[in-house]
Amino acid sequence: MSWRGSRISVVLPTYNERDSIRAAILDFAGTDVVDEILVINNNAAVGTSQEIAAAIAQVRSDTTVREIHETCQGYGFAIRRGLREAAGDYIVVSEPDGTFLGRDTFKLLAYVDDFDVVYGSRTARTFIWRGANMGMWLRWGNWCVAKLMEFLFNSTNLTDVGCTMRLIRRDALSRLEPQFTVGGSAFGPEMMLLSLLAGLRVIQVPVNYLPRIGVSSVTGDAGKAVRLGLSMIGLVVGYRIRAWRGQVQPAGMPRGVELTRR
Ligand SMILES: Nc1nc2c(ncn2[C@@H]2O[C@H](COP(=O)(O)OP(=O)(O)OP(=O)(O)O)[C@@H](O)[C@H]2O)c(=O)[nH]1
Ligand SMILES: [Mg+2]
Repeated sequence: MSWRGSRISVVLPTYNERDSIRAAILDFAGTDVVDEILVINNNAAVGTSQEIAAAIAQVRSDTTVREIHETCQGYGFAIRRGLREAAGDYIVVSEPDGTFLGRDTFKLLAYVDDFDVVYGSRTARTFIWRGANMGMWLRWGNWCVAKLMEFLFNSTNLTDVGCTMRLIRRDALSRLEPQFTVGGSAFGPEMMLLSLLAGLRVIQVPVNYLPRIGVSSVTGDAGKAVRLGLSMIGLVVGYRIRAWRGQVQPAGMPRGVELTRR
């Protein structure tokens, strides 16, 4: 296992993915480059642990699969726990609801020689599968907030703030971890903001986006999606203002590394 001598961890949070978690685990294990898959059970639906156990019995590669229980409720708490427990040199975060493909790990890995964090994006039309929850409003909403972030932080091209599939190098993660504050659904954009503020080498690349298996508890509901979008805008603007005032001082990468990328 491993990829070019580097160990790869995959973090999958689970809350309401009983019907898709087994296939998701097997999909990532089937890439043959993943050393460990950490499934973070965030008070998940009854029967989820049995599905994880069934997946473990079916894995054909030497990928280890571990279920970890995180009782603090929320997407951010689940991911932060997974990031703390992961042992890999590269850590991939995804979702086990059928919306992402294990093989897109290779799209993220393609950039690790040049970047510290590789974010996925779900707004490239040609990568949105028929039936995926990425209609016009969600697509342009994610794009607009991403452009706001890009403008306010003078970053590389950003096209999505809601994509949960991403990859981070271990050393870059160690710099960000002490700064994480969000325990809910807006953790994803907070990690993006902190990585930009830290001067990490960041890139965002399109990944496949498929229809969800089972019921969505966040962006399937228009009211919840709008509220989440507004909270993301608040986060982006809030971080910008606090950074201007010198109130956020994330540990940056060595200056030289940053300058050679510009
Ligand atoms: N809703 C919810 N999701 C959680 C929680 N803890 C972890 N998660 C994970 O967060 C992810 C997002 O939840 P989904 O229901 O898939 O949300 P969605 O509507 O598909 O929205 P996105 O995937 O963010 O576009 C899933 O992978 C869950 O496993 C939690 O407490 N509540
Ligand atoms: Mg989802």
